[in-house]
Order: sequence, then C-alpha cells, then structure tokens
Amino acid sequence: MRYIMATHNKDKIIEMSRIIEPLGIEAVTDRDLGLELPEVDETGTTFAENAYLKAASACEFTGLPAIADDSGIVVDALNGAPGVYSARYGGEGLDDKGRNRLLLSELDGVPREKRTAHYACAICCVFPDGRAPITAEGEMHGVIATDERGEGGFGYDPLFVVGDKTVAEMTAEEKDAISHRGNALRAFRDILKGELGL
Ligand code: ITT
Repeated sequence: MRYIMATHNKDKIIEMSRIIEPLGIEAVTDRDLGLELPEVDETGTTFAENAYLKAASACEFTGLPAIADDSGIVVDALNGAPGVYSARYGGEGLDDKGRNRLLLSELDGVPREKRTAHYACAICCVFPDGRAPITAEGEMHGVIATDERGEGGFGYDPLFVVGDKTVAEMTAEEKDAISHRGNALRAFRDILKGELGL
C-alpha cells in the first residue's frame, strides 16, 4: 500500500521518509503526486488531535491512506509551553532562529536541573476505506541548553540536549534511533503490522 505524508514541513518529510522506508512502508509526498495538500487549521488541543485533523484532510484530498505527524517541544519550566504551539511560538513572524532565541530568553536564569523538556510526536494514519485510524506516539527527553550548538536537524534541535550533545550535533542515525518521531513511527509500524500484516 502507498501512503501520503500529510505535511508541509520539508524537514519532517526528510526525517519521516528516512525512518519509514527501512520499515517497509512506501510513502510519497504531495509533490510526488503533482498535488498540493490544503492547509489545515490545527484546532486540536493535543498532538494526537492535530495529527488526526491533518491525516483526515490529506486522505480525503488524495484518496490515499495518509500519515500525519504533529509534534512539538514541551518545556517543564514553562508549564508545558510551547507544546502544540511549537511551530507558531512567538507568532508567525519568527523563524527557527527567532523561536530558539525566544525560548532562551524565556529560560534566562533557570538553572540546568530545572531546564528539563521533552519532544513529543503523534503519528496518525487515516485510511480511505473507513477503517479506524491508527495513532501512535513517541517522546524524547532532554534539557534545554543555554546556547545553540550544532548544524544538523531543524527547529529546536540546536538547543535540545540529550546526554552530552544537542540533537543538532547528532548524526541523522543517532537522532532517528532515539527521537520522538523515530519512536512514534516504529510504534506505528508495529500496530500496522498487527492490523494489516504489513
Ligand atoms: P505540518 O503541520 O505541515 O506537518 P509544522 O511544522 O507546522 O508542519 P507542527 O504543527 O507539528 O508541524 O509543529 C511542529 C514544530 O515543532 C516544528 O515546526 C518544530 O518547531 C518543532 N519540532 C517538532 N519536531 C522537531 C524536531 O525533531 N526537531 C526540532 N524541532 C521539532
């Protein structure tokens, strides 16, 4: 079966394809199909709700089973912010660098032991034949650094420390092996295997 990746985020497409292909799941983008997926209002209050909204829209639009990723960073000292609003943290005008600067300033003066955070990812797959959607979730725990380090990954990765490296200092393989997205997609594959014999 061929799946569409229901996302507009190029970095997610790179990571999702990289993780999904070796798991034996064939996934294409809207561009591969010569289409452009409509924008979806992410009105959910959880990662799982937003992943469902994006997958349902892409499935209806393309007629293919659709896999969406909703993800974000949850910072304990900020009571869970930015959370489901991670892509929009600080407003539409900010890019990744601006959001990272904002996060650093919000955590100014917070000591290392209180800078704990996790990345969360919900994967939802909606099928065109009406069978029940599949949802799987994954997390990666770490702490927020006091300055940016590394060139890899995307988004908040230069600030997110696991062990002695930021995620942006990890290789792709190192990130995928422990990431929220890797964990969620592997859990998704296991459910799919159980249901479809994949
Ligand atoms: P789509 O909705 O089109 O998939 P999006 O970027 O708007 O793209 P989300 O609403 O799920 O996606 O927001 C996810 C944000 O969380 C993303 O833009 C990053 O800022 C952050 N994020 C998620 N996973 C990340 C990762 O692996 N590394 C760094 N930042 C990540």
